Amino acid sequence: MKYFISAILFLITISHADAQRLSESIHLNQVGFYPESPKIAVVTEGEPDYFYILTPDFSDTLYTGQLSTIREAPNSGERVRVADFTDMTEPGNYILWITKLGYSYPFTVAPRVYEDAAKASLKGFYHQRVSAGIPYEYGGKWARPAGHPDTLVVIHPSAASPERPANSVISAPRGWYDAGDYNKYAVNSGITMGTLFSLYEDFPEYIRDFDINIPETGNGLPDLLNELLWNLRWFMDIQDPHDGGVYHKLTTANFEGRVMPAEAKGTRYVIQKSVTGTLNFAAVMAQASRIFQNYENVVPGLADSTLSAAESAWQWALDNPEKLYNQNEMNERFNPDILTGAYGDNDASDEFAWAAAELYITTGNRDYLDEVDLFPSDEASVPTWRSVQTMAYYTLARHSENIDSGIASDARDLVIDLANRLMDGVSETGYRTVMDRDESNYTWGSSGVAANQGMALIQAFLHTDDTTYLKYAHSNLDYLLGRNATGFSFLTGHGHKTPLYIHHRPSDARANIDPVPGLLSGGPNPGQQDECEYPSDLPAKSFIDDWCSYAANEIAINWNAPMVYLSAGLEALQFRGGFTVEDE
Ligand code: 9MR
Repeated sequence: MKYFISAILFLITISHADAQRLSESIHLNQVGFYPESPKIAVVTEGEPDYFYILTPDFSDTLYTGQLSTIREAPNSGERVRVADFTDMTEPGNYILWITKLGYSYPFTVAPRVYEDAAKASLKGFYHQRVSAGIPYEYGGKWARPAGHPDTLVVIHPSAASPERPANSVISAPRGWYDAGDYNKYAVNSGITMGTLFSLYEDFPEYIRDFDINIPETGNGLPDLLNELLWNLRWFMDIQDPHDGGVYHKLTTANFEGRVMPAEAKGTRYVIQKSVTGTLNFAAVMAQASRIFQNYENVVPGLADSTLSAAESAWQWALDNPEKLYNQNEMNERFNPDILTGAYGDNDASDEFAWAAAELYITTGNRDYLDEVDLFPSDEASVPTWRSVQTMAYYTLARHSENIDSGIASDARDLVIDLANRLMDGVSETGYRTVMDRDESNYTWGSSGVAANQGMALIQAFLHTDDTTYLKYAHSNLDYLLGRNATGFSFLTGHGHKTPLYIHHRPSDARANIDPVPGLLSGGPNPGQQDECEYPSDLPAKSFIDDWCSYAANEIAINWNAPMVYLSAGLEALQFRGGFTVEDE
């Protein structure tokens, strides 16, 4: 029978020229699937028909299925059909083929199929290191000289204090470049580190051997923590030791040109302290303290110094709750004007809640919670750099055994309710991803939204053991790696159609090689604030792979971090029977 189908396919193949081409109308995860995981492709043109899963040389047909009836995909203005081949579990390399239409990008079915992507997304942080050269041994063809020593950082007039007058200097080397630009921002470091520390706390066993070939590999710390330390050391340096406040950012006055880090030599400043930056700092230092306590032999004293840094930052925030960062107002008062990323936020209540939760868990002192509104709403939201209330719930629910049981169960219920709302109605949508369920997900950094939704779903799984959450988390990994209306896998270097012209200076400045791998492009953003020429105004198609597009094709540490969480989290969970799920 198999032979018969193969023979027929061969005849059909040679009689339709179209069928011999790669079809951009078949959208699927271009990396692949676990043998037991849901396997779905979305087809955007052609007649209702059969589809076939073949070996890439067309010689063998593993599976024949029927496309679904037509479904609407309003965010991309498409009418689509779904190819579901979940019950094809045989490991191997394949293509999906449709008569008259053509074949898909090849994909793999195998255990550990996302391991490379997960490791690359973490390695992406290594490539973002400030003040470090990337030698060939670790960076391969993306080796580069060090940039930005940051040992002579100028106190901007907005940051002047009696002990540190304007134009005096401090040293604050290391850290990660925030994104495609070369600046370092406290707020965005906070959520990024909080997310990566959460990965460690949720899957310590898996992370222990998650090596990514960086200079510190094998030093007794897991590489995830080694990489986090690079940013943590910088973060500690932008806390003012005289009062505990944390500078909002370390930046040039304006964005640098399209040059490599070593050629970007503009004056670097620290800018005024902010309550949001300081509370992000307090949250991750408290988290760091309880994690590094287990590694006292490798990093002696770090657990203590991070905890006292967290406590003095917390005190500064209590004393300065109105010190929000408003870049325009600041520029009216001080020179030079600062025109780089603002990460401005006029509500610090969620940052207070997150910092209080982390300090409570690390110290056991419940008093921190008295200062904050821990449950201001009966609905939690997916975290963003601006909105971190749910980071508090993740932590409180994760450590429920050691704390007030009422608080722990309220936090857990909010996380589970958030995950339930994310899944609601997804199975009736065209693309069948959590991401494409709601138009409002398509915003600046939409890939980060998809990855953070995936993380929220994994959190719910960890509290319930209900594998439905994993299946839906997987739908967003599928979205990120190709099952989306643009047809791109948004992770550079992983998948077949991946962004080549990301808004990322070190990639752009070396035009003759591929972009740095393991970086997550921001993704569709109908705001189109960069005013580049987009191919479409539709939310899910507002994407262009061009340097010009800083609003849809930049990369950023706060989007890469949940990508690491989602891909590594699924990897850690794959053997727990997580993907043997019922179809709706
Ligand atoms: O991710 C940020 C997004 O939510 C904002 O709308 C946007 C405009 O303020 O800024 C984004 O963050 C950028 C930051 O300001 C500077 N570095 C690059 C970041 C990603 O584009």
